[in-house]
Amino acid sequence: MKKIILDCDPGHDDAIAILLAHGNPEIDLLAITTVVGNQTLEKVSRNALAVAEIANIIGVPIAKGCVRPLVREVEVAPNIHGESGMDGPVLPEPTLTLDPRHAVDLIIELVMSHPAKTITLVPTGGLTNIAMAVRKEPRIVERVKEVVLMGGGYHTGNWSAVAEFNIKIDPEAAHIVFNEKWKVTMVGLDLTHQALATPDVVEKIAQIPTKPAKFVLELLEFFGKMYKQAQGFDYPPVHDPCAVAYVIDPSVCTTKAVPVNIELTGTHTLGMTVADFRYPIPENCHTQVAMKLDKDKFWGLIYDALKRIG
Ligand SMILES: [Ca+2]
Repeated sequence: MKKIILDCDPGHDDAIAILLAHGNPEIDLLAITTVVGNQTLEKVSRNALAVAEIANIIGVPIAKGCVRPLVREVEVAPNIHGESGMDGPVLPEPTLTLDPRHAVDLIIELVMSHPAKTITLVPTGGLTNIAMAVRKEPRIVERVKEVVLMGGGYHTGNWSAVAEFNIKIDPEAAHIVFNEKWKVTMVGLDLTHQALATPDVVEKIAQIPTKPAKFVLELLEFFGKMYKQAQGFDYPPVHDPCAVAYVIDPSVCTTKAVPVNIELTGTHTLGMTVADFRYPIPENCHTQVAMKLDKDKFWGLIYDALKRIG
């Protein structure tokens, strides 16, 4: 079993990432932690509880984290995710409750209490919680197996010409996470823009007769509309589950080890993930970027998880 902590800001694609992590038999989901991002912390935390409710995720602590980025003002994405952060489906009133611990403390507690190199951190929102955790307890760097994050992009942006949303909203936190000497896999837009919910994908999900599958269809319907309107996509890119899928099966995408740095001062490039593809790659390079998605494998994992959740 692969132990993960999913640090997220649900968010339509975060919700699907949660369902994939919960429904895949390879994954041991230790905790869901939330961070401000697609919407305010209150809203994304409520959404996390709603997803857990729909998928009957019991016994996994869900903890609220940072209410704002380290340095910057809060910036949310209603143009993609709506006013609730997860518009589209009618959400159930949660009967589950949040864990009383702060997400940063929960992350530290879990990492320090499990054997070294057994927990993978999977952030699919801004990196505020992870940066705070590593500053509060630097020993987690040695103990975490790896960080597999959705964010950034080496050739493109979506929140500016060159910056991706998760990195752009808290570039200082991203700087901290990318510069610690743990293994970081950046599952960025270069990869996730290959994970499009095309009509054949939607059709396959529609054939799964379960409540979570219906929920995903409703998410994708709204998400697709917003992506068309805001960014001109014919089909919406389903970013966040790509990071979970890579943890489940690294052969779901190709990767290349390259140094990555976060632009913190650029006039036009703030929050850019600057990947250095020049030869030679330094021997001690601890960062890698995801490049090419095996679409059949990826969607296969999603269908399988939705069927298993039932
Ligand atoms: Ca997200």
